[in-house]
Amino acid sequence: MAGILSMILAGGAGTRLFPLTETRTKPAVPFAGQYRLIDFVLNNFVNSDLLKIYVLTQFKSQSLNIHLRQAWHLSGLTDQFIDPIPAQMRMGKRWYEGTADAIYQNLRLIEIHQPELVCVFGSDHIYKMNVRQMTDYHKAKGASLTVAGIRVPIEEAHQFGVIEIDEEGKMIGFQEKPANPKCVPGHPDVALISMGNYVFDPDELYRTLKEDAQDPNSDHDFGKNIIPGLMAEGNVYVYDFTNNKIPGEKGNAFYWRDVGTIDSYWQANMDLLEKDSEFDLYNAKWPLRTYHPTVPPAQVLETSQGTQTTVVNSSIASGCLLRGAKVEKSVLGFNVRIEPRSEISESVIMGDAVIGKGCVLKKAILDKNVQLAEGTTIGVDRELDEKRGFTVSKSGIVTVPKGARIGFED
Ligand code: ADQ
Ligand code: ADP
Repeated sequence: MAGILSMILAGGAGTRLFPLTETRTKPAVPFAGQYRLIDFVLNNFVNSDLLKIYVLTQFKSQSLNIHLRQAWHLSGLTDQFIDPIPAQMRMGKRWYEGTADAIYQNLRLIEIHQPELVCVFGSDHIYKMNVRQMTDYHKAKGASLTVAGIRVPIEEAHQFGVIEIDEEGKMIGFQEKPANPKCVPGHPDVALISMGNYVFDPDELYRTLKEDAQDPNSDHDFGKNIIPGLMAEGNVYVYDFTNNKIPGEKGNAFYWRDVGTIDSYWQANMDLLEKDSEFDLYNAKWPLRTYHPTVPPAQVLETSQGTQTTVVNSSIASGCLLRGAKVEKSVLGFNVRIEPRSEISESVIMGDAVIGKGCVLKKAILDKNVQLAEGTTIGVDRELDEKRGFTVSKSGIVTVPKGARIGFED
């Protein structure tokens, strides 16, 4: 038995995050100015000293692959790796049909390693988790499968797998995305849900995936098929995420966000700008690695006429150049240039953008490489934004797609 093998599911199409997922898979979506969504789960494994990691990719994986190579390439030691595994149709001429099928089609990788345990984790969430505490819990329970669980407001629970447990933490009920989620007994406002992170006994994983592959009625999905099936056999446990401890973390370390929609993506970016943000980017004992391009430091300058730049409650990545602009509660990624008299508020600008003079942005998300001509407004007139083909979310967040050039004559 050779240690713990980790399989990261990184093939999600992320349709609800459109247009941010128009050109890239969801785990590659840039976040908080300098990260991509996949960085958070990978940091969890690396900071837990678990370094045998396969990243299973499928849809639109090119920018994810580049990011994995630039930020996460391990070399030298053959027993430590972070390797992207493209869908290879090893079991016939078909892509992965669901998350369980993604692992099924790669069972050979598990056979080769003969691991003591297999972790199967999603890659779309913002959180910190010491994964070893979950694997220790799994071993102590002697479980076939352990699912990480967290309590969320009952009105959000319908988007997740909803769990019931007994007093020992054994799973006694599971419904994938139910219309009427069950609450935690005695707490009508909250439900216990699956975080989409699993620790498996390898023999059980092998057996259950082989059985599932033979079932013509299965969706080959962990949430819909594998978890309910294994639960019925009586040895599935739930790891309470609120027991997880992160070294050096002050305050609440249980921040966990699914950034599945434009609204939740925008909100999670804004959360980081709060004075006492629940998600701490500054804990040196839990470094958050990512790729950093070769760009100069950010500069905040006054114009030649002496107009000052003001930046309040915002985060500014390297390579940004601000002259005589006003930036409030916003996230600026690498290489954003903002010209005089522009006003940016509650917005996320992913990077490589040029914002001309006198532009106004409110509650906007600009994907990479956007150029705005002088005087462009976004997030001010909903009808205009929709007419220009931008996506406007339920709560009014306007998303401008990658590479858009707005307001130029040509
Ligand atoms: P969903 O949110 O529906 O539910 P799903 O779309 O199955 O999650 O994606 C899970 C992970 O697998 C993501 O990281 C995604 O990128 C990846 N993925 C999706 N399709 C893939 C494919 N074909 N190949 C490789 N990777 C793929 C799940 C669970 C719920 C749980 C939520 C928590 O089913 O029970 O509550 O996650 O967010
Ligand atoms: P991101 O916006 O995610 O940072 P990049 O601009 O870094 O993405 O692009 C990543 C890579 O993906 C580039 O090499 C680009 O050429 C490639 N790419 C983008 N769209 C496609 C496509 N439709 N087919 C193949 N490669 C693509």
